[in-house]
Amino acid sequence: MNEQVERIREEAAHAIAAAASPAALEALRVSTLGKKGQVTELMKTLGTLPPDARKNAGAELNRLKDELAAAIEMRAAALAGAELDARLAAERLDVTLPPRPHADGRIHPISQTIDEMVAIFGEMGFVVAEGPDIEDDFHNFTALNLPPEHPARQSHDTFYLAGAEADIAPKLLRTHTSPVQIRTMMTEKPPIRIVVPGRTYRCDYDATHSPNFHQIEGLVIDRTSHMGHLKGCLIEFARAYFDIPELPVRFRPSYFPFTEPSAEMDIGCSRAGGELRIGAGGDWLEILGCGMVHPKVLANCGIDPNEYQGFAFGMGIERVTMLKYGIPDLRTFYEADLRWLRHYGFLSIDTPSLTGGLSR
Ligand code: 2NL
Repeated sequence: MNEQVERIREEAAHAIAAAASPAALEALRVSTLGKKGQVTELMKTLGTLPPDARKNAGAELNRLKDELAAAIEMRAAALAGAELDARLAAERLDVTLPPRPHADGRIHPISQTIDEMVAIFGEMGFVVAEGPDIEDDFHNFTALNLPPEHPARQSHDTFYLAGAEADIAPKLLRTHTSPVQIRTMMTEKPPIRIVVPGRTYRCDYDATHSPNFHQIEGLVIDRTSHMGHLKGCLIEFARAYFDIPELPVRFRPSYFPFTEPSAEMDIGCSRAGGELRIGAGGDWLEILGCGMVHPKVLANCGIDPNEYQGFAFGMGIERVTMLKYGIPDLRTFYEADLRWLRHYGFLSIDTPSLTGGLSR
């Protein structure tokens, strides 16, 4: 018995020291101390020994069991330590490295303004809708209740595509983003609550007009939407956009063929000393047009004006961007001058949201 114990002690000690993985170590534990392991099998033979020898051999076997268990535990700890060391070495981070150069691009002020407006209207429950820049007569004019002789249809105000004269459905560049609202009303069921930012085109070029420019329009259609909703929505918008909580506003009656009644919204400003300051003083500045959607426009889009009503608004993006960020010349928006963009552009981390950055 003693010989066998010594043999196991030597062989197992060797094997445990040489075990290269937790799995190999576990196999050793099973083959020595497990239910059918060498030590366990020897234990079972104790009963065949005379009482004296049994006592000694039993004590010796128990010592061997404890020794092997301790040796296995130590080896397991060593293997785990080695594995951690290897991982630490492989996943080493050099925290003294200088930061990588960050992207040097800028967000164009027009894009920034659109993002800000979408954040504000998004908070009120509007979703963004988009549509084609190349439109037809129906979606751009007819559905909007613009009569055939309306001056906006004239080719000196609207860009028609080549061959339009001969075409029964001439193609043109949209003069406002309203055709997207028309398309939405024709394909979707009320309630509708959309904002439509995008590029628009008119034959016009001077200090305050560019042949392509940007608009954002909004449309709300529901059973009981009324002028009070229009006013609340647009007042809230103007105060959030200009970041002035008490910004004075007023609505003046106006006329558009596609809304009835129609209004224009002004914000309070001061022109004292030739310098424009928004939110102060007794002067007014027009920022947008709006009104209740004309019943004929609803009917043109397959919406029953006896069941539904709603409001719409439209705003030029360039002008309110110039006002908010102090950009003096409209034409510089489209010159692609990198020095201008570095000065007036925005870093991508300035992404507008109502909870971080922008007011309220
Ligand atoms: C302005 C005025 C406005 C709308 C746009 C609209 C669209 C549909 C139906 C009814 Cl589909 N209205 N849009 C309404 C009122 C004013 O724009 O001065 N824009 C720069």
